[in-house]
Amino acid sequence: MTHRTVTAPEPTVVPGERPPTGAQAELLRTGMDTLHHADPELAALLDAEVEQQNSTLAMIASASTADPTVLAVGGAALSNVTAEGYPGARYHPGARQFDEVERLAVERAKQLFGARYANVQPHSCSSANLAVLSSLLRPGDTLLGLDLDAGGHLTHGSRASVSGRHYHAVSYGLDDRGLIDFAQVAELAREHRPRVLIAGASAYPRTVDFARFREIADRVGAYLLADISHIAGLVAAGLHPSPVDVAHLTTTSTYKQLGGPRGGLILAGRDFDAPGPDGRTPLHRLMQRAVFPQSQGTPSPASIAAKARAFAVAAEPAFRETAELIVADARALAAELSALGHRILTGGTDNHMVLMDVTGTGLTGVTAERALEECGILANRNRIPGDTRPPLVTSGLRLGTNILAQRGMGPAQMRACAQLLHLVLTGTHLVSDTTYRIDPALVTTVREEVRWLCARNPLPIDTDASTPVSLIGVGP
Ligand code: DSN
Repeated sequence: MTHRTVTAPEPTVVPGERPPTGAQAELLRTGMDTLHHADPELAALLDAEVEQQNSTLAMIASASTADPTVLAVGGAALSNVTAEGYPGARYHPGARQFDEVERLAVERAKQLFGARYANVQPHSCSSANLAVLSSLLRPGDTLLGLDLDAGGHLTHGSRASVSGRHYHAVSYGLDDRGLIDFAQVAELAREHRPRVLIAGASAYPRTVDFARFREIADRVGAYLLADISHIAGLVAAGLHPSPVDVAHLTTTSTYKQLGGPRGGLILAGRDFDAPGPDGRTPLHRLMQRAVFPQSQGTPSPASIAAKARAFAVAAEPAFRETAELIVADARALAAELSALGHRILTGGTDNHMVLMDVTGTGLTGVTAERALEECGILANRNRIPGDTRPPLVTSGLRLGTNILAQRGMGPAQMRACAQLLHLVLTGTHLVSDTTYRIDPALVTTVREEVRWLCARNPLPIDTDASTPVSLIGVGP
């Protein structure tokens, strides 16, 4: 067995400047050191999580790995500040730094997305969506969004969410090719005259034509809300058409593809001062109120600081290079899986996501997910169009390449990933819809191969990767 040590990157110190030994750095160090003595149980869990992230192949489409600086900022003492309101208009004293931090985050968000307005306070994109909906709709008003089973999101009108219970939610779906059925969107919009049309998805591997959505929205006098949670990194990098100047409002989570902290963001471009439903109040003012005080109280200052840091990281050329790799990897992964005989929905992908029908392997989505996890590969079950299995079982898998690309893995390594997926899926036997049988020797072999691939392609957070030998030679 060969071993390799990956050295952690040296902190960048500009000559003449103080090294990073400021009060905040000391506090973080002291905190972590103390935690190991004060609460070893919790510290061990946190350490195990880092180990797990280093040594598993995470293909969760809604995840990415935050830069260590983003993680550090998220743990800042700024978190101790309680200050409702917005910069310069707080309801508590002591927010001088926080005001500056929030202004910085807002400016960086606007810069990154070419927006005229940004609200960085939403605690998640779900909160952002609900804030937008509650300011544009009255209870019982109609909204039109992508059906959850077709790849939509809970907050786009699902009955399981308040978005589908407080409002009259109508859903559009996909056509025979698995693409957004724009004829149906237009027809439903004509019939139901929604006040809000939502463009965006949780499980959709193709480019979203925001301009076409806007045409439909304009025809019926609806506001267009674009939820770019899954593709925000590609949008920021210019690799997916931006809805910011097309939609009235755009929302995103900051952790999925932006590599930021848990949180959400509301953006507006060209229409930032278009009138709200009362015909007077501009959208940007409506959004300020919609977040605070209408749907949230105290913001999360350290998370907002971490957002500011993430937006700066996303503006760097390296982020675009990773985004390019994300798309190239997803295309290669889809092609390899297809060549191995698996059905890939829509025949491929334009973004970071590959949707796979696992019924050809005899498995269900949940058994495929669990067998893969046992082997060190993370991908989540997903319903596929026409799925007859319940949401906790499903017939599909959703794969994503954000983290693979962040590891520096390219299309060449996607062959290895596809082969590992194939080995597990074809080597697992269904016992019931939710249980399976797999040869322990196969688990050991694939786990070792996964560790080998991970060690060869370490995450930025991996400071001591050792490289086991490839046993079955799936690697490059
Ligand atoms: N919306 C969920 C997903 O797409 O996986 C979690 O963020």
